[in-house]
Amino acid sequence: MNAKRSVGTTITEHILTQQRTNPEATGAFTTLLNELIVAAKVISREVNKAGLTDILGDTGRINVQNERVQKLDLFANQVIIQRMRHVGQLWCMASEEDPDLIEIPAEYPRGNYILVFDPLDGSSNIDVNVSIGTIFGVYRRPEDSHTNEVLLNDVLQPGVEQVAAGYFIYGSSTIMVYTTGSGTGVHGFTLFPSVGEFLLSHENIRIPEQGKTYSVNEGNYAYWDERTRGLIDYFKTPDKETSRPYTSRYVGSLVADFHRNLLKGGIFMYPADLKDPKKPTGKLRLMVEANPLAMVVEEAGGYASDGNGPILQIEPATLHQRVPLFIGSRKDVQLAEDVISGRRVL
Ligand code: P6P
Repeated sequence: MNAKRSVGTTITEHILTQQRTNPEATGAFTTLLNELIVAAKVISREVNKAGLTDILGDTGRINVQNERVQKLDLFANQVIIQRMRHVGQLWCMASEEDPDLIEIPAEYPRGNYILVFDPLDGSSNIDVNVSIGTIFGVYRRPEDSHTNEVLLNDVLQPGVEQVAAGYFIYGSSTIMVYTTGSGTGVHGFTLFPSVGEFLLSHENIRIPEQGKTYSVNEGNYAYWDERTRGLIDYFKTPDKETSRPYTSRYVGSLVADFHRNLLKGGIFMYPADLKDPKKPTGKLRLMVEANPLAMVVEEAGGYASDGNGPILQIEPATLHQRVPLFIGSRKDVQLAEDVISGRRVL
């Protein structure tokens, strides 16, 4: 049996094949993605042995999101920054864990890509062994960026400008899902520790146009407005014609909830709520959570909305801006947007 058949398609082969279809490709993006994959392998190793070392628990620090920073959060953030800053392909980076932009140290060459990421999303689930993940998006340095100085505006681009996006989910196995958009499809790769490689396991993922699952934290019901309550009640109301009630599934780890819905169909919702006056537009972040997953889901045939319009069209005002998020099967998300915007009354 030849080696290829025994191992299958590696992520490196897949990226190189995609690079060859793009005449202007210089290999810079391939280098960037390959280094991010190495970082994910390091994080995966620590996540999978977290219960065996003293890396569990929190650092006692509070991050820019006013959340307790778990030790593994900090570790993941440092791994990505340290690996990516020497790649020579980045203009700058932005992390959910850092209040400001992350500049490339002077001793390393800079490039023309911008990496935004949530190093370990769902970290509150780390010590209860629930799947968690790394989410990333890649932008180009804006063409009108002529100074040698990295500016916040270089990063504050709408999600539609992303040239790639994806996530790693550290669960029963470690899976990478990514897309480079423009019809190239969404593809999933499973890490085979014995080979040390991500191998193609989910080629050309398409999300069902309509699902049978809704994912939301119903504990926030008292803090939602009438339209939001009406929408959630709609999914719970029996009606044979529209295949309701939907099944409720909520892990509390965005990457886990998103990944399940991507493969099987369904809608994930984190609506605006009045629970925390400091977070009137919901909990999830536009740049490092909503935009990357919106690119993935729309490339797979789904849709992502803030309840009024496409997530990918939002012009960011601040780096850690939060948005309401309705994401998943196109028909379900479109219904959610029509109800939340008031265009449809249930
Ligand atoms: P809640 C995890 O902290 C996270 O950012 C996402 O991974 C997850 O979807 C959400 O928060 C869960 O929030 O308020 O339902 O616990």
